[in-house]
Amino acid sequence: MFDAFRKKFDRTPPGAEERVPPGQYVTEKFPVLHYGDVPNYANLEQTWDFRVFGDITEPKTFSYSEFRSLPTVTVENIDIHCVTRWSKLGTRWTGIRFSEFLKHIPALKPAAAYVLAHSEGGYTANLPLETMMDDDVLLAYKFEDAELAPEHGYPLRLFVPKKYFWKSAKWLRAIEFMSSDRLGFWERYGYNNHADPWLEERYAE
Ligand SMILES: Nc1nc2c(c(=O)[nH]1)N[C@H]1C(S)=C(S)[C@@H](COP(=O)(O)O)O[C@H]1N2
Ligand SMILES: [Mo]
Repeated sequence: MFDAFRKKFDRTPPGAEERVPPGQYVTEKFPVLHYGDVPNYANLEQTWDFRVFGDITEPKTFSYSEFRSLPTVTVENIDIHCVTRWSKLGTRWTGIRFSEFLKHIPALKPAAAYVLAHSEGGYTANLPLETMMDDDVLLAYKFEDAELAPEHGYPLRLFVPKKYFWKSAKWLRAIEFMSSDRLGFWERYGYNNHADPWLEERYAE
């Protein structure tokens, strides 16, 4: 019955099969998934900032306007994959490319090899620094040319499309650089640390 429902509303476009990782189905919708409440920001200049800390020569804090004045980029035709088995093909996101962002903060310490993304409310997700250097990794603030909707991470989310989407932390407030790996929220609850959809790395062994 579930499958019949999916067939009616969610179709893999012809020819797109090779873009859908094993165990995933294609949706045209944009499901909302998170733990806890959607933050409500009245005035970003007063209630929001963005911080980098940890294995960095000096921590730094950006105001909202400082952050938004950083060079931005739009990535197109990007597929996203949620561990709950929906995939959404061909999405477009705008923000600051993470590799570019590193040019606008103090030098990292040589030991920095992992990052922990910190979200409003305490959600975290961990990633190797090497993964963060991919061209499609953004500190994203627009989806399909519009500011992120509150439930999708307004005003800023991490965007790491090569990993299951739980790594793409919504309501991002800080990046911590680390010399050794530290598990994030779902990784501690038994999700797979590497989270590669093509290898179906859903759960920890
Ligand atoms: N801050 C925060 N970010 C989060 C989550 C969360 O609970 N809190 N859930 C993650 C999970 S499990 C998924 S699948 C995606 C869903 O993003 P979406 O709601 O924009 O589809 O957000 C991720 N980012
Ligand atoms: Mo998820």
